[in-house]
Order: sequence, then structure tokens, then C-alpha cells
Amino acid sequence: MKAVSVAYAAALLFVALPAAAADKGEVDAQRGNIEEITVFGKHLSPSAAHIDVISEPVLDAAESLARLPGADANVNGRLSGIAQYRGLYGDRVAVTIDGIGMVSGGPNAMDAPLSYLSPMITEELILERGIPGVASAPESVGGHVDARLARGSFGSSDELRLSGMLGLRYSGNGDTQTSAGRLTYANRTHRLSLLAEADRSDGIDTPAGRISPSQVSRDRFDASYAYSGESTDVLFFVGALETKDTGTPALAMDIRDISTAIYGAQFSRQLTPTWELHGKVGYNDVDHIMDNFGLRSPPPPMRVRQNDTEGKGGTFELASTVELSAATLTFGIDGRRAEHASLITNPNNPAFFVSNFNSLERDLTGAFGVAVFETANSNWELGLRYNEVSMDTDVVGSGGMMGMMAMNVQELADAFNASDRSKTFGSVDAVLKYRRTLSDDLDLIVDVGSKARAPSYQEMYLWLPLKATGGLADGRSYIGNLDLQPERNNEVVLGLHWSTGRFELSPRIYHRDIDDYIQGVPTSNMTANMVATMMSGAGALEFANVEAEITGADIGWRYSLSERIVLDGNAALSNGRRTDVADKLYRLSPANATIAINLIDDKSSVRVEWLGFAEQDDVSVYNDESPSAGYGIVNALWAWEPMSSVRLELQAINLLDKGYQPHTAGINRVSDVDIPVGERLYGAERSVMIGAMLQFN
Ligand SMILES: [Cu+2]
Repeated sequence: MKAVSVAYAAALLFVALPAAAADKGEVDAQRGNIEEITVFGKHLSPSAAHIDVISEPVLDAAESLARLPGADANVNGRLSGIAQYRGLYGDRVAVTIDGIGMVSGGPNAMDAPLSYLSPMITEELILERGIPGVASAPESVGGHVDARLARGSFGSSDELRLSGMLGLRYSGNGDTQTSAGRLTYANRTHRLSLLAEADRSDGIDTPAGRISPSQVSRDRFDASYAYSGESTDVLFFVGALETKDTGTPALAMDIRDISTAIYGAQFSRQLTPTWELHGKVGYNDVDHIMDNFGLRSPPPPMRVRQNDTEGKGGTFELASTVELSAATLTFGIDGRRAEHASLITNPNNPAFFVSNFNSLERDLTGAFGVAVFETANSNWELGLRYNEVSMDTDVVGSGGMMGMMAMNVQELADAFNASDRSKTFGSVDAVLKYRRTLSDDLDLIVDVGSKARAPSYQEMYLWLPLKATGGLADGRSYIGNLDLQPERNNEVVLGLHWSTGRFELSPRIYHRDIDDYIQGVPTSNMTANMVATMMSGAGALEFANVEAEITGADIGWRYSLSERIVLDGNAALSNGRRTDVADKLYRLSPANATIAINLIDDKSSVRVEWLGFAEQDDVSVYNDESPSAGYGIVNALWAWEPMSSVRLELQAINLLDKGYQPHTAGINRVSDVDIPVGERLYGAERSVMIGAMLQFN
């Protein structure tokens, strides 16, 4: 980044100060009594890792995951990060916002659930470390991340008062700007809150040139009413997301539009001192348009494509918790209803269409029970869940193709339409979580669990070889498989949580044995292979049940040298392989570590952190995955709070201006740009970012 932009950034910091919020006081207040020590918005608890996304220098909240032990993101575009945890990603890692799951509208997860979190209006991300409890989210075979929007706090008296925040962040790299605001009108019982954030960027520059397309335009709104009574809490919210032209260079198309309406409600009611009832319901409706010609140089006219997709549906949960003398019992039912459609057209050829997914439904209904037993020095949580997933889809078809292609595609459509497409899967999950206090400072952690996930709609119903794979972005065309069985992760986690005032050390080791792991293998469907070869030059992969295992370890730690000097960091490694053939699992985050030094003063703090990623040469042959080199980058952050209501920040990302290619960043699929087609995308060059946040009460 150039000196001019630094100067501009600095000027903007001190001159234009329409700022945002260091909601720290609020955040802590909402969290209740936290014993954990928060260092620059990050802290560990015995069962989770937390990060206050608001102070993270990111547009996509998914990128913050890389700063939590064992987590990372598969990044297909600037707002399309897919959560990865301990070697599993995509639909295997449940992401909820205020406990409510989203239905994505893009068959390639361009609107992955974390894209619904605009960072400056997000309070925190909570990564459950270990096997998520059965009540956390259904089908969370690989992990669970929850996030909370920063909707402000209730007042302390009956008087209704206005409070709020205003925030602005600017990075000279690609003129990247974030503006955010909150207005809250609340007393101790009622709270009305409005949130808004706008993110804009022209693109992102790397030492290898500009990533193209990488522009961003996203707006997010949320309006909520909350009631907090003596025995009843209620929250209603409506929200909207509007993403316009945003690049996804690791995919075959870019985002032209994502329009989502979001609705939700939750309540909890204390019926008696020992009996509580709680429930949640959420609904969202996504209209999405993507294409391969608007933001990138168009292919020949006959290969121009636009894909109009829709996703709608919601989740619900109703549960009851009873405290008995011997145990605390929770019973509940929950579910998810989702509908998807995708129609591919060619604006140059009105006769051309592919009905990619047609009136597709995937519904889940679950029931769960959790018992928690507590003794003087141990805590047992035993959970059981039953899920029933039913899926169906209407007939498909296509038009406007010629010759052999038309014949082959028609053959695939006919076979699909003649098949039995209505599927129902039942499965049982069991999770045991054991905590034992070994001494005042030291806890032993043992998780044992077995959880299943039914096939995704893409894995099941992709009838024509296409790259619509929930964001795998391996460049291969896939077809679905109507004979797929659910995959099941059998997992053991062992860990320690060692925490004194001075230091904290929280290591885990785990082993995941995944039966019927779903991944692509070369298809024996000759017609599909012919079509895939004609369209992309390579044969099709077909989703299949294979066998896999993942072994790894991760650790989070903090060490206070003094009250003002704190070191912290994480480290993680995972090794994933097929056990039925000799191959590695695709797109796993390489071994990585962060080490940071934090200098904390009353009004100003400095954090300098080093992030190191090892080379990744354990790559998947089936996915034509290329190895990547290791690298280390340094980031620095200075935050100044001249008054409790004002926070100014100056951040440098990639301070030493290293050229590096994150293994999970994806491969460039866009021609005629700085980074060649087929090469792994680069991380940002040295970027200086300034931010200002102002809050009023
Ligand atoms: Cu899309």
C-alpha cells in the first residue's frame, strides 16, 4: 500500500470522525459475569472460543475464524467464507445467528451463513470447542459456530433512553469502507433497536496484482424489539441483506445480487423456579442472481451463463428445561424447512435453459433430550437426538442445446425424472461431554460422540454435471447420487483447560472416524462423463459414500507477563485422509499458529501478531488439489480510547508486505487478470486501515 493512502487514511482518522462503537462495556454487561480475560476481543472458556468480531479488520466474519483454535474459512470470494473446523466444512459445520440457522440461496454457498453477519454490528462469534451438544444445532457433525448481533443493552431503570453507536472503517487497499450504526431506545423492560451496516470495496490488491473480480457491495439492516420481564424474555426481529456485484474469483460465476429478507423470534419463560420453556423461530427468503460475464471478462457468447436461484425456509425449536435434585433435563423438538430452485439461462440465446434445481425441498424434524449431572468435582452431559430428513424435488429439464450435447443432457434429465427422488433418512445422534476438576486451576475435558448428517440437496439432486457444490470450488463438475446414505462422524476429544490468573492453556486432541463420508469420486455414468468433458475438459465426479478419518490437535493460550503485557495465541494441526483408498481429504487448513503480544494501557493498546501457516502437501488427488507453500505474516493494531465513548484504531495487515497464498483461499477461475487461471489466490498486500467508533448513552 502506498504512502499516499497511509496519509489519506491518517487524515481521515483524525478529521472525519463519524465513528462506531467500542461496545466493550455493553458486551461484558450482556455476557454477565465473565471470569475469562478478554485480550483484544478474544477469550477462551472451558468449552468455547469467543471473538468480538466488531474489532476485527475483516469484511467477512468468516475470516475471524482463522484466529480461533482449530477453525479456518474456505474463502471463495470476499463475502463467501465457509466455516471450517477440525478438517470439516460446509454443511457439516452448523452456523447460527442468535441461535437460528439461515437457509442459503446460492447452491455454491455464495451467501454462506456467515455472510449474513456484518462485522461492525456483530457482537461476537462463539465457536463450540469439541463436539457440539445435541441441542446446539441439528446435523452439526463437524462443529457449531453461533454469533450474536450487537443489538444494544437494556437500560437500568424504567426511564426510556436513547443510546447508539456510529462506526467507520477505511482501508486504502481497494478503497474499502465500512459504515455502521446502531440506535437503541430502551429501559430495563423494553428495547427497540435499529442496526445498519454498509460495506463497499473496489477490490483487493496483493503483491501478485489485483484479485479480479473482488469488489464488494453489501448492506445489512436489522430492526428488533426485545422484552425482558421478571420471568419472560422475548425478542422479535426483521432484517434484510442486499449484496450487489461482489466477486467470487474461486467460483465459475460472481454475485450480481443477493436479496434476503430475514424474520425471527425467540422467547424464554420461567414457569416455576426450576422449570423453563424456550423457543425460537426463524424464516428467510433469498433471491440470488449470479453470472459469468458481468464482473469478469465474458466467455464466448454460447458459453455465457446467468443463474437465478432462490432459497427460502426457516428453523424452529421448542424446548423445556427442568432442574431436578440429581440432574438438569432438557427436552425439545426442532426442525428446518428449506426450498431451493435454480434456473440457468444464456442472455444471448433465449431458447437456452437448464432447470438445475426445481421445487426442491429438504426438511428436517428432530427431537432431543439432554441430561446434565453435576457432582462436587465433575460434570456429565449426556445427549440423545433423533433426526428425520426428507427430501424431494420436481422434474428437471433443459432446452436450447444442440446435437450430441442436447441428446446426452436429455438422457440425463430423463433418467433423473424417471427415478425415485423422494428420500427419507432417520438417524440417531449421541454425545457425551464429561468435565472433571483435577485441581483449582485444571479441568479435564472428554467428549465422545456420534452424529449423522443426511446428504445435502446438491449431493443428492445435481442431475447435470455442474460446479454447484456448496462451494467446493475445486473446478470439477459434479453429479449427485440418489443412492447416497447419511454420513456419520464418530469422534473422541480429549483436552485440558488450565487457567490461573496469570496464564491459560487449553489444548485438545481429537480423532474423527467418518463413516460414509460424502465426497466426489470419478463417475461410472458414461453420459455424465461425456457431458462434463464437452463442457469442462474433464470427466465428472459423482458424490459417493467413502470412508475417512481426521486426527488433530489444537490449543489456545494466554500468558500475562504483567498487567500491561499479555502474550496470546493458538495453534492447530489436522490430518485428514481416506481410509478406503490412499488419498488425503480436500482443502484442509494446514498446520498453523498465531502468537501475539498485547501492550495494554488505560487509554491506548497495541497488538502485534504473527500468523504462520505451514505448507500443505497433504492434498486430494480426487479433487486435483495443488499443494501450497507455508508463510508467515505480521499484523499490527493500535487502538486509542481518548474517552470511554470514543475509540480510534489504526491497523496494518500484512505489515511486511509478504506475498502469500492461503491454502484455503481457492484457485483463480478468472481469465485475463493479474493472477493466472488455475493459480491459488493471494492474500492482501500491506494494507493500512483506520477506524473510528463513537458511542453515546
Ligand atoms: Cu451464486
